[in-house]
Amino acid sequence: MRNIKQECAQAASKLIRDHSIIGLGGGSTITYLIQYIKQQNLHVNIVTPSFTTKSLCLRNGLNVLHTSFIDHIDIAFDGCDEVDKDFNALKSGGGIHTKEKLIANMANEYILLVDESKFVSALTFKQPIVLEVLEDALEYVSKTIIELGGEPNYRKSAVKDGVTISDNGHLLIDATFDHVEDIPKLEDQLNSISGVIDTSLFTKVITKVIVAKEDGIEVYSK
Ligand code: ABF
Repeated sequence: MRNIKQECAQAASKLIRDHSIIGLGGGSTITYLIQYIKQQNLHVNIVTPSFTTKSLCLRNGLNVLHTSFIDHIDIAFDGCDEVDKDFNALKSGGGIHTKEKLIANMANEYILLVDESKFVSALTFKQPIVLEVLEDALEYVSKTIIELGGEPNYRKSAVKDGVTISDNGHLLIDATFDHVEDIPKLEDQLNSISGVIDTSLFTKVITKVIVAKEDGIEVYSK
């Protein structure tokens, strides 16, 4: 039985140069990439915002740096939930998208690893865009999302008076949009709302998408 995530990760591992700084996001495909980095005995330094990725790297004897102490990344790899042909991507609601986008912006190359079901002609927005927001800005940001044509729902849970907080201790709002005309413009509009820290919509940072298809691996470059 083919493991297409594994094939994706193997193709990605061939892009890694020894003695480079590698950014890694979260997700199961990245897990396979870590195994290939170890197998190929690559001497690299890793930075990652994902606790799971960090612990797996350490358990595999890889050197993990804190992002605070570096000012650039040679190449970064990540998963996502959906990416379109214009290299706009939606990432999950895990709440670590702010630091994942920091890694993406710090990297000379930011490469998404997906199976073909996630590589679409246009984002479907079946899942919401997640916004990390300052607590004080909750209602103001929600109102502005509505003005932009979206429907805001902030995460409720047992944490912090019934509202889920992010890894960074801020609040998360799920913004649902039925249709988006200009996706990069929407990212800019959401990110420019006072109180928004960052969103799970990635539109300008992706340089490559490695797609595992039934008939093999396809690499798309911007
Ligand atoms: C993460 O990668 C999340 O954005 C997303 O949910 C996940 C998907 O990756 P995979 O399909 O490899 O599990 O960064």
